[in-house]
Amino acid sequence: MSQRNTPSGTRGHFIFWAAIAGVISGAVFLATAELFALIFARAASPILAVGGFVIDIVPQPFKEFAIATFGEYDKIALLIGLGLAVVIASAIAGVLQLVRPPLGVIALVIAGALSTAAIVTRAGVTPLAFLPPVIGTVAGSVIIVVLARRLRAWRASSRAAGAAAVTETGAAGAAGAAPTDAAPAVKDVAPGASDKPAKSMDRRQFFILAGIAGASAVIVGVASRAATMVVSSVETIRDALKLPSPRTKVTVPQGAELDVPGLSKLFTPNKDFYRVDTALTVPTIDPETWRLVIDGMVDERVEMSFQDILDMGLDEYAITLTCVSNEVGGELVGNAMWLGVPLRDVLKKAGVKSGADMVLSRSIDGYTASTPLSALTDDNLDAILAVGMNGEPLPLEHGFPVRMVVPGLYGYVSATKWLTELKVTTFADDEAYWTPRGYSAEAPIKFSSRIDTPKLGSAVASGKIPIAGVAWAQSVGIEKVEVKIDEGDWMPATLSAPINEDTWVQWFVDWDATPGTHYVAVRATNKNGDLQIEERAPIAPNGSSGWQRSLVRVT
Ligand SMILES: Nc1nc2c(c(=O)[nH]1)N[C@H]1C(S)=C(S)[C@@H](COP(=O)(O)O)O[C@H]1N2
Ligand SMILES: [Mo]
Repeated sequence: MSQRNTPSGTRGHFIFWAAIAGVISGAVFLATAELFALIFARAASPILAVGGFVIDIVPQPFKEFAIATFGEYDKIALLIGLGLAVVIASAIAGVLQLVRPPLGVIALVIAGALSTAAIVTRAGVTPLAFLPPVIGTVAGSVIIVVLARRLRAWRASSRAAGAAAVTETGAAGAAGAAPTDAAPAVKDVAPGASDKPAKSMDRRQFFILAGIAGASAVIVGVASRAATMVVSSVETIRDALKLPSPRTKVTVPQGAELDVPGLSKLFTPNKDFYRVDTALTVPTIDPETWRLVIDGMVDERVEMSFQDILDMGLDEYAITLTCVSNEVGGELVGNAMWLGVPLRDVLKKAGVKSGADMVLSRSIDGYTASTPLSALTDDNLDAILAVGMNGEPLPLEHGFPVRMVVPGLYGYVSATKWLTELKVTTFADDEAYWTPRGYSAEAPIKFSSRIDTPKLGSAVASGKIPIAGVAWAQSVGIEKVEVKIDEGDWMPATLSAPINEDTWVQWFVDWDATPGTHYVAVRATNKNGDLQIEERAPIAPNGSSGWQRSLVRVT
């Protein structure tokens, strides 16, 4: 007899389930990594990164052999080969974890480390790309440890039951255990484990855990991979998209951008542009299938394609966007060069009926904003549908392929991203997403000013240093910015040359900083001659107000 038998099966029986446990742990590792890759870094899929690595290192003759053998299916063949390798390796890890713990975990951690290395050394990865394989390794390790422990408990109780049966029947030598696995087996035996109910309990626990882990891995892994593929296919479409050149360009005057270290750039780079939305995952819309519906109180319901928008002719618009949630001195404001078409021309296509006073714009994810109709039809206000942002198609997270931008209104009542519908209606009849949630139905931006440098609470060396920042009063323009140090007089700041009234301006004052702690305050005046509101207000229901006061330590 080559194998020792227990009443419920052979030793090979447990080896088999250990291999299955290993495969499940490997699947949990990969699925977890795929899920986190979707969230943090789409290029961080372990299996694809290792696949890419293999493609890079495989010698040319072998590549040619692969192409000759598998033709255009060479990549699929590689992935299937890798998949088989993963199955075999993780099965071995599972067996190792059963018979020589913690060798299985060590094997899994080594595999995790190798795939992490394959990921972080690939070109163009984000700094967070290490996270998915690392979290995946942790998840896989936990599962392999837990499953192996369950399996040992099952084996131990099964042996105990076998031994009990042996003593009862008087037969000998059937339930001997190898010295190496006797120790964990004994340790894992729960009180009362030496009877049949305990054995079936242990077995059931193993199967329940293995089943849950395996099923979740398959569901999470497949769903995450599918989602990643949809996102990256729209990303590929966006990257390949060439927007027509603008018919008219915005002239950025000389002196529009000041050269002060620590001061915000005149145009906020897309990657630094604040993002605020209710979307859990970024909507992915193929511009080919995208449609804008203009309906409600219109003469004629109109549907427009992406091409229809482009065919209207695109112009450049420099507009500073602001979030109602921006606290005094906050970061939820950014300036961009948008490429788009006037909303008034879009609405004209449908013909607005009299009696309407609002446009309810809707996003593909159901989000809505209520914008006063007058702001969208005003000939002197550049309310637009934007398709481009700072020289590229809109980034996915900023509303690709089409969003609204309206100068002078907070984003939540005007800047709908992933736009799909413009419903002409009334404030009396319709309500937008944030209205029942404690925010005003109408919300013009409260003009404001911000100190960018020196940073709040920072320590600077004494001597001549600039105090600088930005100020915005979209649709009106900034007339004056003043700075006050401690209890001194308000001093006028030097302003950058404004691009237009819809963009922020930069400002600075030179300061001869003396050692000690100083208060620096800023306030703006708009071109209507109104002074920025001094009184502090919270962001709800219609935006913060107050003069920013910053504490600076000079050494
Ligand atoms: N679809 C959709 N569009 C939206 C939002 C949203 O939650 N969903 N948030 C709005 C808010 S509150 C702001 S401030 C701006 C922010 O635009 P950004 O993320 O491109 O900076 O988008 C607006 N458009
Ligand atoms: Mo916002």
